[in-house]
Amino acid sequence: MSGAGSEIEIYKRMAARRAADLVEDGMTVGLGTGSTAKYMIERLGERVAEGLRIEAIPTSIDSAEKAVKAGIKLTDFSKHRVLDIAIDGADEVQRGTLHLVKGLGGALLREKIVAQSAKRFVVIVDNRKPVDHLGERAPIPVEVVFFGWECTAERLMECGAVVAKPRMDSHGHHYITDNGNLILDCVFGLIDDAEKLQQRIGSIVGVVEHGMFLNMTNEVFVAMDHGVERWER
Ligand code: ABF
Repeated sequence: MSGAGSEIEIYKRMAARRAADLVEDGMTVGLGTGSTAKYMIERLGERVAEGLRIEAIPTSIDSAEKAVKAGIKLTDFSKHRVLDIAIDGADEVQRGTLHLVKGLGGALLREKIVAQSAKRFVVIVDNRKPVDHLGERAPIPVEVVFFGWECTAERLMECGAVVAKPRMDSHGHHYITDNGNLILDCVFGLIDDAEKLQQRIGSIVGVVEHGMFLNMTNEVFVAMDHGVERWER
């Protein structure tokens, strides 16, 4: 099976709808990005049509467009410094710590700002995403400024990356984020000490942000064949 009816799509939708149902009347909500988050936006749209009143800050232009289509009222950080809840997907969730890798969708910077501003950060994934070590199934995306990216890539290799290559779009051009930056997809292998690695990456001039989300997640909804599991930190 493929497309919207495939098993994975069903799982994504199950996790997304469980999380969307946490949203209460009057809340300000951070809207994640990606193919799982789209089901959460869809569910919130249904609830808004039934009378739920919320305001939302999207993490990407794509999610903003989906939210507007779904009838969700958008707001921004000039009006709200703190969000009641943010709901987003992830590329990896580490069992136990609930540390994440995010950013394969390219929106990691806005996603991290939104997650950091939320009282409750909820992650929605299907059963392919849990890992024992960060770096197990996905590269670590690192958003960098264009100027001198080649030097920034070398600094990332000095931090242990065996690959630090710019993401390309489908036309063979550099992929450009919503913030006008590049993404270097970095392969570090299995990451033993994510805290230390984040400190090293964060100290490189030219790095805007990286896709490791450490100690940020409050809960995760993981959809599996026997239903949706809720993991809490
Ligand atoms: C966003 O979308 C990203 O941080 C992550 O890269 C991606 C997960 O996407 P999907 O739900 O499509 O697998 O949440």
